[in-house]
Amino acid sequence: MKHVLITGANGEIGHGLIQQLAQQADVAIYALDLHPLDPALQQHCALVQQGDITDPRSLAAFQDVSIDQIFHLAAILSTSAEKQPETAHRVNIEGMLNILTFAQRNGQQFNHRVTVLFPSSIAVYGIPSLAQKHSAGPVTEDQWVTPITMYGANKVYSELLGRYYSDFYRLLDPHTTRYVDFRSVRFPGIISAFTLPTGGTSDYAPEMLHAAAQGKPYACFVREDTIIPFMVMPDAVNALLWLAQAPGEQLTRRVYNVQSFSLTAQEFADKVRQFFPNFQITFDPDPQRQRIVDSWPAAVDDSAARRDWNWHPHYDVERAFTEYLIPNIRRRYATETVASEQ
Ligand code: AKB
Repeated sequence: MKHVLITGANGEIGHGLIQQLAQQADVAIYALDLHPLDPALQQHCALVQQGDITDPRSLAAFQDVSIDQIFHLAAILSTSAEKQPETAHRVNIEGMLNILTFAQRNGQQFNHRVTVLFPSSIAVYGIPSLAQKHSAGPVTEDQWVTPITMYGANKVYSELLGRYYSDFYRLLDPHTTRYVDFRSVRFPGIISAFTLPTGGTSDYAPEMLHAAAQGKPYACFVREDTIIPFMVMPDAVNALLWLAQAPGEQLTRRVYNVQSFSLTAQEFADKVRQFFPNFQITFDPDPQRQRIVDSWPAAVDDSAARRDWNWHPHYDVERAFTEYLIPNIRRRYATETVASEQ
């Protein structure tokens, strides 16, 4: 039996990950979230704890379980983090430290390595100007790591903390055993057919699609020509699971870029209108949120992930819309309409 702890379990990735892990018979899921866990997910969990990741006592409920893998998903996203930077720092950094400390202790207690999976983000990048963004080409993991947001800075430092616990923890003590095996993917904007993100800056794409599916107009908070990379939720979940399972000796880095497709906001809107022809969209850019997405790359180079652990998205832009987003989102809102009419 594999024992898997998920923090931020009630969030967007948590939903996708739990549904996917629940299909594996040999996995016991332990969930932590600040909010009550969605009842649809509870049935898949061996133990659910409601608690704050900034409080180490929230993890006490799991201390007697020999945890094999941790998916540390609890975080405050980029737009919310700019509104409350100190709170974001507390959640994103102290939460990370609590998880790494827990993993090291748990590994020591049960004498095995604990794999810690961390969703980093394209927000770690900070390209200084639009001209440089457009001439940069797909950005590698080591270029432009100069974020302009609290969230981006939190992600970079979390990556470094993970690397420290895995490779250098208590460097002065030659007898220290390091029990953390930290692995991270830098995600692009993620789009789910089932949930909506809260407080991110790539949210305009999922918001557009979910508005269209409900027959609502949408005022987009970035310019038409805004371009960043995206992927759909099943690919994001696969990326985490594949990296978790990859043999350690194949990995040449602890942090990997991944992406599926890049689209401008206008191209995304056109794609949405192909399936919802009455969709009404206006572009009403918010200068501050625009500045954030303009500092993120138009595309990332994910060749290291492809080479080391065979990363490949199932869904290119066509398949993402026709096979995943549109059928599921139509079903989702059709069901909601029927439910609200009853
Ligand atoms: C956000 O917009 O904050 C996130 C991200 C790109 O990490 N979706």
